[in-house]
Amino acid sequence: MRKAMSGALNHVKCRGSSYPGGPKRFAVPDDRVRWNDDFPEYKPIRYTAAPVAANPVWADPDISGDAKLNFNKIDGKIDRRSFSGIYEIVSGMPRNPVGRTGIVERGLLGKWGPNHAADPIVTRWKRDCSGAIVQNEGKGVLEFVSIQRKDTGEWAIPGGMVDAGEDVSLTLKREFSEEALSALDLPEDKKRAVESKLGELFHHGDKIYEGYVDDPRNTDNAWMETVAVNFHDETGETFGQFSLKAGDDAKDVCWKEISCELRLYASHLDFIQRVAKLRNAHF
Ligand code: RP5
Repeated sequence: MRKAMSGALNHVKCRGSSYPGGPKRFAVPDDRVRWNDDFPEYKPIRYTAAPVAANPVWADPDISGDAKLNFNKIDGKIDRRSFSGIYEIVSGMPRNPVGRTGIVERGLLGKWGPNHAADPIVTRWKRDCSGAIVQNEGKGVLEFVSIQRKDTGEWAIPGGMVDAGEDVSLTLKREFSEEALSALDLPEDKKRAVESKLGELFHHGDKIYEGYVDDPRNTDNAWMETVAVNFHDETGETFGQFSLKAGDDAKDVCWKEISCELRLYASHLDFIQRVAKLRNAHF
């Protein structure tokens, strides 16, 4: 079974006091997160958001019915395996591999267990007006394409969910073109041209993370996992051919300077820090 790449991410944003658009979470102190921490008074709140309970095509059926889901396996077109290894099934429901979140059922997430996403991190060097790479503390400064999410207003990597049966490499391109290039608004011929150019550019990426995401939507029974890949434009000429335009789930888009001062959605700052380390850039 697959294993998460280096290091456990923290479990903080998925224990925030309120679930996004939902109820208050049952408070889980730092020393009661792991399932083997004794916590007899734990009474998590049940919550499935109305759009998920309405049984749309992107969501699983309610698990209390007759539905039989093949957890820890590829289940038809749905990959229900976790990058963390085999997760436990308790009372018929998958158990969050990191620990308690104060909410049970699926919240805003469609799938029981892992909900797989992909995060394309497009970077270039920040340059001054003479074209020289801007330096900070003796290291080059990077920029990445960031979107502002419509749901929380936070800045983020333009990632998204892997569709059923979709290859992650396709998700990376599709989400970038929908959210940062607004390809959805283009006429069909222009859309095809953008997609073909992106196909070339997205051919070579460096995988920097695969595993659990500390996403505010996580619950005890449903959680986000991602594959984050860096596409670096060394000369700054390649991605310069595209004009950025926010689309789909994004309300704004820009090149953002990479530094530890950034405040980003979910675990995205952790992914960005890994990119800075890989490129020996300032952080
Ligand atoms: C995060 O949620 C992932 O890292 C990815 O960026 C994102 C996918 O969810 P949507 O943007 O589709 O809501 O956990």
